[in-house]
Amino acid sequence: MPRIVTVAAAQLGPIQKAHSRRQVIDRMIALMEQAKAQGATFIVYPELALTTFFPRWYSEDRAEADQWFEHSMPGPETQPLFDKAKALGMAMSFGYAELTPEGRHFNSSILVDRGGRIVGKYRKIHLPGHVEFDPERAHQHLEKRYFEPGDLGFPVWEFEGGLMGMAICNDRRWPETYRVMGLQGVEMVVLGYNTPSANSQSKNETAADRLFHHRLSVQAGAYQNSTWVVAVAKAGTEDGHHLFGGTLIAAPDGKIVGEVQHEEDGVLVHPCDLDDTRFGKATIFDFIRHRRVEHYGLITERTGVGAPLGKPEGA
Ligand code: CDV
Repeated sequence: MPRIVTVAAAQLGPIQKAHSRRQVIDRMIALMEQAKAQGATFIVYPELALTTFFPRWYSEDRAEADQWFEHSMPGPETQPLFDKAKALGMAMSFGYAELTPEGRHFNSSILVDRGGRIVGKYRKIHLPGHVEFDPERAHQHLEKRYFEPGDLGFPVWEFEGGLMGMAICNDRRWPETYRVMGLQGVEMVVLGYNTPSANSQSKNETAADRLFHHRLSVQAGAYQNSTWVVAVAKAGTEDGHHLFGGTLIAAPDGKIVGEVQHEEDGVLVHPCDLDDTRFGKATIFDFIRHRRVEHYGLITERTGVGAPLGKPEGA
C-alpha cells in the first residue's frame, strides 16, 4: 500500500511593505482553496509568509521592527487561515516572524494538523546576513539583526502518516540540516524561502547561478537522505527588490517532479509516496551499514576553518 501525501507547494508572489496581514491571509486562503480543489491534503507556504521580506530594511528602532512579528499564533489576523484549514481538513505549514512572550525573536515555521492544531515548531538555525547597516552591499540582509538563531534543533514529527521535518531558506544550503533529520528517518522536509536574485556582495553572480545553487542544494539534500523535499518560494519584486521563484518538489532520488515557472501566487500539487523513500534508505544511504562516524568528529567539534585574508564577511 503506498503512503501518499498529496502536498501543495503554495508559492506566494511579492508582498509589498504596504500590504496588510489581512490581504496576505486572503491570498493564502485562495491558494488553500485551489490546493483543495486539486486534491491536496497538506499545503506548504514560504518563509515569513505573512509579510514582506522585512530583513532587507534597516531599522534602529526595535519596537518599529516588531510590527513584522506575530505576538501569538494563531493571532487575530491569522485565525481565519486556521479556521479555513480546519474547515477544509487541510494540514499546513508556513513561516512567520515569532516574538515570544519573553521578548525573543525567531524566524519560525510551524506544522498544523488537519484539525487546526499546531503540532510542530521549527526556528531557523542558519541565519544569513549581518547585524549592522553595510554600505558596501547592494542591498541589506539583516536577519542576524532581527532574529536570534533557532533553539529547537531539527526535530521530525509523525505527521500525515509519515516522518516530517522543517527547515527555512538558508538552511537548505547546509548538508547538516538534512542529515540531522535524515538520521531520524525523515521522509519529507518542507521549507520556505525568500531568496534575492542578486548576490549583494558579487555582481558576477547571475539569477541563473542563484537558481542553480537552490536546485543543487535541495536535490542533493533529498537524494543523500532519501527524502522528499518541498521547497516553496516567495517570489517577484517587493518594493523594488527581486526574489527568484523556483518553487519545486524533489523526490527521494533527487529528481525534480514539479517546478513552478512563474513568480506569482500559485500551487504545485504532487502526490508524494512516502514509501519511495525506502529504497534509498535501505541501500546506498543505509546509514547504519555505511556511515563511519569515527571519522566525522570535526563536523561537531569545529565550526569552520577561519576567514582567509580578503574574504568578504557574511553572506
Ligand atoms: N532568507 C534567506 O535565508 N536567504 C538566503 C540568501 C540571503 C542567500 C538564502 O539562502 O536564500
